[in-house]
Amino acid sequence: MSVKKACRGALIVLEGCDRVGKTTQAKLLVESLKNNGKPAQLMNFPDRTTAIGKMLDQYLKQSQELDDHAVHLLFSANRWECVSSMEKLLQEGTTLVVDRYSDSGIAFSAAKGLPVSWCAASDSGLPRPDLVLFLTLGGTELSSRGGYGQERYEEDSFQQRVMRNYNELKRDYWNVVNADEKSVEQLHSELLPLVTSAVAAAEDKPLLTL
Ligand code: DGP
Ligand code: NA
Ligand code: NA
Repeated sequence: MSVKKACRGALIVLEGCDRVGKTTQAKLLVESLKNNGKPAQLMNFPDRTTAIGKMLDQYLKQSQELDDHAVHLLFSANRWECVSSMEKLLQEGTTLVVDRYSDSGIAFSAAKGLPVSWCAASDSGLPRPDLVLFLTLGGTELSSRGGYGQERYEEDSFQQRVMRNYNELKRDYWNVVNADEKSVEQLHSELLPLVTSAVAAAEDKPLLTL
């Protein structure tokens, strides 16, 4: 009897502007993968539970001011502090579905005027996503989803700059999905096959780095 080496899990990332539905879709994807017998786990950046994450939480809630460069490096450090656990889970065969990752770091920090290359540098060496699902919404649909929350960045002109930055990033492992006028279920049924094929494709491929 031949023993098959455990296949690695895939690193799947959801990106897009605030309120596009990433968090809901990430949860549904994890559920569906598990129901299909694929080990999967939800992750979320910023991870506000760590010491660095608590600083980011205060910054986002506008109860603390920080230099833009310093904040960028904290967001990046918040990803780096999870790398060993991410790599372990992936190598054990667990697919990670991640709500925001490195491209958020670039799109948001560059929207404050920091150079894209400077923003990318601190994430260089992080595990590279097998697939980024980039969810988009038309401007009117975005505005019609009700008011933004009270957090920093949750404001139209800033989000538009974020969107422009995202559009300039487009990687070969990105898949752009228009979420306009789609129900949660419709969008999920569009995303799931993309994720399922990425999971299958990742099995025999090494995990790369950014
Ligand atoms: P979330 O909890 O996923 O809604 O993220 C909170 C906010 O932080 C959201 O407006 C996006 C922003 N954000 C996420 N990652 C980064 C990052 O690496 N750098 C910067 N500047 N902002 C980020
Ligand atoms: Na948010
Ligand atoms: Na997140």
